[in-house]
Amino acid sequence: MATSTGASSDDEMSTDGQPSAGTEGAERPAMDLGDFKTLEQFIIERQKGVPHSTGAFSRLLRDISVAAKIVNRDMRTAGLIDVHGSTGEVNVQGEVRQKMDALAHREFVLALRRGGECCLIGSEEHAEAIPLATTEGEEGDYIVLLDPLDGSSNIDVNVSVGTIFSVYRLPERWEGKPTVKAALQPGTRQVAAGYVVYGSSTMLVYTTGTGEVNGFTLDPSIGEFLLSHPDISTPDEGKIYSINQAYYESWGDGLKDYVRWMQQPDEEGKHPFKTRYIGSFVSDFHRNLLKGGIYIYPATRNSPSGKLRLMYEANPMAMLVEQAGGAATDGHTRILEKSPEKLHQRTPLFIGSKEMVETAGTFVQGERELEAA
Ligand code: AHM
Ligand code: MG
Repeated sequence: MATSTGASSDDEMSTDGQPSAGTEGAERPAMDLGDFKTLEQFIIERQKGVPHSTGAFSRLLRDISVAAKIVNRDMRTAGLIDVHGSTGEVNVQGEVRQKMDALAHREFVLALRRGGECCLIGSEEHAEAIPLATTEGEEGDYIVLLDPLDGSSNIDVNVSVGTIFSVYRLPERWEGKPTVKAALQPGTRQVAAGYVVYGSSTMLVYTTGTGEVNGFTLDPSIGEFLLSHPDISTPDEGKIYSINQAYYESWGDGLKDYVRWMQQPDEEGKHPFKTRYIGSFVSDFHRNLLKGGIYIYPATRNSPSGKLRLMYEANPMAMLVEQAGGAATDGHTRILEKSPEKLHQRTPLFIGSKEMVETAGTFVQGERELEAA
């Protein structure tokens, strides 16, 4: 964010680049809200452009952002309040549940329940879909699917983690209480998707599918998300690939060729690509979205469907990346067109810059092979 530090002009610096005596202890000027729109202001502004809007969607987004602020607060003190580490329980995916996973799940469910706009939640941290009991006749229309804390095995070592969310409408003419069937819609039916990355700063990035992806940075001093990254677009071509290469031997031949192709030096002996893999999907995705790149979690011999979940991870990020100009496939099929059969279903994922995802597809589908050197 372009907030001023108050000590940037040349005459305030000595020749060795240190602040001169006069600026020691200089106060950071109060942030001028004239420069930044808050998330709430932005949402209300957008709502005005939607005829007959009831404001329900705006309230739903507000509820999500409030839960994100609470999770952010807990994350920032995680080292101090004994929420580090595992609860010892195993979640529905068979993974040891981290304490922060449990806390984040709880905060999002509480916020959505209290808000009243959501009728059903699907969470990576809960085996069944969670119907929300709201006042009779006043049930919310929205279904929210989320991974409350992705990459949580990284918390103990201070690596950025994130929340991913996906919003659908209750199907038209649905009768009775919503069940998991109501949530099993293809990604093309999402009305919004987003993520929060709890990194060196905390950012909320979302889209409503109108061709815009906007990013908001949390200013902790005022507790507001401020529009810091308007209308994000991702480069068509990227230079970064993110994949866990330790599994190389269990990949298919097409993927092996694609990754080896990226490792080839060009005619001048330079390497056009580089690897960056944090092992925290939201963080890897966020970096690649801004800089250009591809994130791959492929099928492996032991996990033919890959690791990531279609409904909580792949679909929302696929909607975001497409709205920013990128692409997402499972190597063959566009992610958003996959028909879900189960809430916790997994999918291989190739996501990021359009040209990289397309090139990866040509290798994976056997249309292209690595030429022998
Ligand atoms: P999680 O949802 O249980 O946190 O697992 C998903 C995470 C992603 O954030 C990350 O990219 C991936 O798992 C890392 O897996 P691996 O260690 O197999 O590379
Ligand atoms: Mg996860």
